[in-house]
Amino acid sequence: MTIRTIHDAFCQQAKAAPEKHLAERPGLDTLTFADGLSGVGRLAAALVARGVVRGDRVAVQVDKSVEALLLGLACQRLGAVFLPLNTGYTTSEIDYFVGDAEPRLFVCRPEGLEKLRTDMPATVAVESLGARADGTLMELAQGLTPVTEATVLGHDDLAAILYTSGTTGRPKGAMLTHGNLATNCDALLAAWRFTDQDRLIHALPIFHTHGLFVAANMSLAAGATMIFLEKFEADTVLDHMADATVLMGVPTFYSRLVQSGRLTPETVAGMRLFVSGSAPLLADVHLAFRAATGHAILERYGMTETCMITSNPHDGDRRAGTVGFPLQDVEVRVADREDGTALPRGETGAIQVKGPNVFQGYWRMPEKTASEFTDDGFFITGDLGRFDDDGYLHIVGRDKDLVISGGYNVYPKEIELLIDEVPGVVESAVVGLPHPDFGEAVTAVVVAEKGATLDEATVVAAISPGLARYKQPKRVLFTDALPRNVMGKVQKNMLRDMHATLYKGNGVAETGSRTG
Ligand code: MCA
Ligand code: AMP
Repeated sequence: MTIRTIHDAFCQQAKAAPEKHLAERPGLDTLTFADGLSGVGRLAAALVARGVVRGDRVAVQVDKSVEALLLGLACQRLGAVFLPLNTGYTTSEIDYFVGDAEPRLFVCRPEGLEKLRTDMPATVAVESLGARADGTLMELAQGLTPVTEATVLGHDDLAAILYTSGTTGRPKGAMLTHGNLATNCDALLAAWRFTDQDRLIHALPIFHTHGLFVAANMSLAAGATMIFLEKFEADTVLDHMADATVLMGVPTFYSRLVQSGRLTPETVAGMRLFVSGSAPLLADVHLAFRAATGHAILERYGMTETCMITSNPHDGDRRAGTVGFPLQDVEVRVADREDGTALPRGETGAIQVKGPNVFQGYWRMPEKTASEFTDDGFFITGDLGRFDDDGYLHIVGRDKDLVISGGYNVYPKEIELLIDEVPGVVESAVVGLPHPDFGEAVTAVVVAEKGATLDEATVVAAISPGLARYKQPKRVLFTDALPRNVMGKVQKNMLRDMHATLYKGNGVAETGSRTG
C-alpha cells in the first residue's frame, strides 16, 4: 500500500468497510469507520466555523478520546496543522506554545474552557472537547453540514507540529509533513505485517508520536480495530489480551506486565506482536517477558523529529538490547563525533538519519534546524550507537542531556533553570537515575547558599506550579559542590554514578534537608 495522507488512507478504509469497528471503548461504546468518517466531516465543519483555514494551527490539549483522533483527521481534511499538547503541561507551559505557534483555535478540556476564553489572546478561538464526546466543539459540530471534500495535499505539506524540549530548555516545534507520516506509516505496516485483521490495544497517550503517529495512524490507515483504553493499567490491558492481536507500549508497560505475575502463554493467547519503544527496554524485561509468554518483544527506535527509524525484524531474530535495522527507505549511519565521518560496524558514534521520515525543521527556528543537520543532509539524533556485525543497531548512550522517564522526555536544562531561581539555591544539576518503574527518574542535585535553609519539599513546591508532573524531580539531593571537570563543566556522569542506587532502596546518597 502506498499512502498519500493518513486522512486519505482512513477514508478509503471507511468506504471499503464502513461497519468495521474503528474503536471499541470497553464499558462505553463502539465506533465504526462510518461513524468516524461522519465525525471527521462534522468536526471539519466546526473548524471552518471557527475560522480555521489551510495552514492554520489547531492546538489541542484534551483527555484521550477517539474524537480527538478524528479532530486530527479533520485538520488534515482542511490542510490545517494539528498541534497536540501533553495534558500534563501547565498554564505557563501552554502560554509558551500558544505564543510560539499562534494557533487559530485552541481546543481544551471542558473544565478549562471559561478561564482559557478569558486568558487566550483575542486571535485564538477556544472550544472544548471532553473524553466522552462532550464539550462545545462537538456541540458546534452536531448542527453543521459536514465538510466532505478534502483539500488536496502533497507530501511536503505540513501536517502537524509536535513540541519537544531542548538542551537550551526552550521547547522547539518539530514540523512534520504528510509525507513524513504517510511514508513512515507505510514502512511500519509492512515491517510489522499490520493489517485490517489486527486488533490493537491502544493504551498510550495520543499527544506524542508513539500513541498518535505509530499506534493510531497505523490502525486508521490499515482499517484495523483499536481497543481504546483511557490509559495504561496492567490488569486492564491483560484482561483484553485474549481479544487482541497487538500491543504497542513504552518499556514501563512491559516491566509492569512482568511484575503483574499474570503473564502466561494462555493470557496472551490471542496476541501476535508486542512492540516496545520510546526508551530502552531492559534486556532483563525482554527475557522475563519471553520466558513467561513465549513472545519476543519487538523493540524499535524513533524520535519526534524522525518518526520511526529502526525496528527489530518481524520475521527474524528480535535481539534484546538492540533496536534492529533501518526501516524501508530510511538511511542510518553512525558517524565520528568529532569529524563526522561514517564509522564501520562495531564502532560507536553519533547516530544520524536521512529519509522521507525526517521532519521539515523546527517551527520558526531556521538556525536551530540547520545546526541539527550535517552538510550532506543527515539529521543528528543526539543518540550514540553502533551497528554490530549482523547489522543490528545498538543505542549505547546519548550525546544530548536528556532524561527519559516512563517514555516521556525531560530536558534537565528546563528544570535546572527553574531550580536556580529558587531563593537560597546557588546552582543545580538534574540527572536521570535508574528507576525500577520509570527506567530513569528525574533527580535534582542542589547546592544551597551558605546559611540558607532549604529542603527537598521547598524546592519541589517552588518549581512545581509551572511544571508538568512527570518533569518534577522524584528526589532533590543536596551537596556542597557539583563535580566539575577542568573546563568547569558539571560532570553529570559522576553524579549518576554516585547516586546510581538511590531508587533501589539501598542507596547511600545524601538526601533530606540542608542547612548551608
Ligand atoms: C506518571 N508519572 C510519571 C510518569 N507518568 N512520573 C515520571 N515519569 C512518567 N512517565 C507520575 C504521576 O503523575 C504520579 O505522580 C506518579 O508518577 C505515579 O503515577 P502512575 O499512576 O504510576 O503513572 P501512570 O499514570 O500509570 O503513568 C505511567 C505511564 C505513563 C503509563 C508509563 O507515563 C505513560 O503512558 N507513558 C508513555 C509516554 C509516551 O507515550 N511516550 C512516547 C513519546 P503523583 O502520584 O505524585 O501525582 S514519543 C517518543 O518518545 C518517540 C517518538 C518514540 O520513539 O516513541
Ligand atoms: P522524543 O524526541 O521525545 O520522541 O524521544 C526520542 C528519543 O527517545 C530518542 O532520541 C532516543 O534517545 C529515545 N528512544 C526512542 N526509542 C528508543 C529505544 N528503543 N531505545 C532507546 N532509546 C529510545
